[in-house]
Amino acid sequence: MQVPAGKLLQQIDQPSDLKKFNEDDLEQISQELRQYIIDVVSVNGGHFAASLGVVELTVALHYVLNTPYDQLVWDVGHQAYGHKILTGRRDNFHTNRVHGGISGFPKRSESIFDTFGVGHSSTSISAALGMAVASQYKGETDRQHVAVIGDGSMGAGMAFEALNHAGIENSNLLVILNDNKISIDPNVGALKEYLADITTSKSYNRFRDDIAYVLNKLSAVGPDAFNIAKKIEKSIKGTLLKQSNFFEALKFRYFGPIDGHDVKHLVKVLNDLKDIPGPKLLHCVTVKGKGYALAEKDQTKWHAPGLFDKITGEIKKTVYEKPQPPKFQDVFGHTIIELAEQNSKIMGITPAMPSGSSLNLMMKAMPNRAFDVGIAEQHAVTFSAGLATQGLTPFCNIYSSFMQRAYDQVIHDVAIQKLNVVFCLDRAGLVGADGGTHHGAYDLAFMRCIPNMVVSSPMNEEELRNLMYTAQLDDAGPFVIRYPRGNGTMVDWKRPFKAIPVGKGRKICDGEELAILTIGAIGNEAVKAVAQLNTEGIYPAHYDLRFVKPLDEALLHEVFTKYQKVITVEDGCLEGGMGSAILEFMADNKYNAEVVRLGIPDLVVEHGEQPELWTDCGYDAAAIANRVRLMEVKPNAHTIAS
Ligand SMILES: Cc1ncc(C[n+]2csc(CCOP(=O)(O)OP(=O)(O)O)c2C)c(N)n1
Repeated sequence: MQVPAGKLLQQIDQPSDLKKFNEDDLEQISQELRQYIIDVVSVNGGHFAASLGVVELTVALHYVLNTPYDQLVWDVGHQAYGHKILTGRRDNFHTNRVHGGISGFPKRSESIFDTFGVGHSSTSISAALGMAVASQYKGETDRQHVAVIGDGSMGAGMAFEALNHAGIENSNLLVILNDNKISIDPNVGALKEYLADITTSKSYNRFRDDIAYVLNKLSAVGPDAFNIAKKIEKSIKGTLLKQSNFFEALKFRYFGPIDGHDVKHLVKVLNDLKDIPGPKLLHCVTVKGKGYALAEKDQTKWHAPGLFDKITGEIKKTVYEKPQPPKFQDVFGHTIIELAEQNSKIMGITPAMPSGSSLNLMMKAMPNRAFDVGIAEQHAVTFSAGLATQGLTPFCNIYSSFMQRAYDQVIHDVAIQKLNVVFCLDRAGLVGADGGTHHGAYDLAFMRCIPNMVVSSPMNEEELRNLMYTAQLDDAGPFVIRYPRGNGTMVDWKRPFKAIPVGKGRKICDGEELAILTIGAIGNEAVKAVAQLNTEGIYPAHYDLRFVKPLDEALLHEVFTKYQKVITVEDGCLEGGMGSAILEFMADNKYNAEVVRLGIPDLVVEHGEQPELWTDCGYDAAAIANRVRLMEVKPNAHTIAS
């Protein structure tokens, strides 16, 4: 739904229009931008609190910088709605994250103002540094390169790696640390406490505002004056702050902390910083959710609240008459507590996704056994490996797409040493509105090629519980359980635990001529397809493999002995996934059959609702049924014994 923009915002189609306004208008423009985000997100959904927090910063940056010539990189990009609105996407902002609409994250193919595609965190400093070094190499000395990164994302290894490198490159890089003290859940770690110390140092803060101004003026006088001023500045900072400045130690010039909601002051400071050479860091203090009281108060809930009534703040939830199946993440969250109550070795680990994974339940119930380690997937995996060396059984819960970050750790630190780490990969398969950067498309392929791994996927809630139960039985070794975003199919899901023999699939129904093999919850689409086909007198068999590693060879011998036609269905990439595993089995065992593989094709799937994307990729129930019909299974009237 399109909503009208404010009087001044209506006139801004590009940053060049913004620059036509006086500095005195910037507060009103910021207010209108904030209101527009509230108006549109309340009726269309999407990320919310993060963009509200950087409204003034966004306006100031586009006012001062010469974008897109000057390169502005947003970290993660969930806070870049204001940037999108000011850079030509105001009138289709209502299509944000909608199938066929604009992306919820900056994306190079969408706009020249989106200098770098994002979605995963902590890449902005590396990317902006690469741009800055390229400009230096090309002699574009007037070009600015700015990375805007949150305090949560700053805690990740990649951000530190980039700072470490940037400090020794004398290129024109400005890192803006957007310090709102919160990640999705409360931020964790020593860096957070360090930033709080600087922010509250009274003696230092009296003096800080003048630093950029003085340095800027002296840089115009000449290099000698500038260098002397730099030395004085450093020693003053060292004296006034309780400890030496972390960023200065990495050879950045540190400025701030400044109020990230004072748009005029931001404009002044950004202008001052433009002429100061080398790597600089501006520490900006903001409030996540700024300007929407409820969001300021409960920032986690308002990170991405869904649709809401902007006046009352009521978050709209569909009301059902009957109880609904739970989300897979909640089955995980409740089940790990149940298992941990019985097995004292179990620990829970999440890299910065306590609410998203529902590990927050265990963190509350058993605080000494469940850890949020920050946005640090690599560390989460190796930390889990360390716990496992001591006889503990860590359940390391990572979204499938974020697990891509920690691939070496999975192989080098866990699999090679055959450690008992259980990897619960949430958001596996196509995730919906977050789109291409967030789809859990590749895990089946990248996990099944690793020795010592067990790779499994439950079709429903009971199976998830039983796989979790099985994985913590003694010496199960590295064990992957991948499950999708969203709800399962079972209202009555809390059933007694049963061990599942590792590598054992199950037959859902017998059939004639053709067998459908599925892995994971997408198997429920096959169940629907089979039900439809049965009404047409077509009776495919359906097997749920449950494991892509080890494969259930007995089951597959049965399939290829009985059926000449096979369709494989997976909510994962076709290249190297479950269908590929079946073809390998066929070749190795010299079977001949007509095989059709359904799954995510070899392209980046965009955003949309999950069912829309399954349809696009050709593996929703209707598409599966169509493929069966296309394989010319003859309608047959007799009933099949199962
Ligand atoms: C590698 C990776 N892990 C996890 C996430 C999920 N995630 C999205 S935003 C976010 C919090 C970012 O916090 P911060 O950088 O402080 O930005 P803020 O939301 O506070 O503006 C997290 C953990 C991600 N995008 N990328």
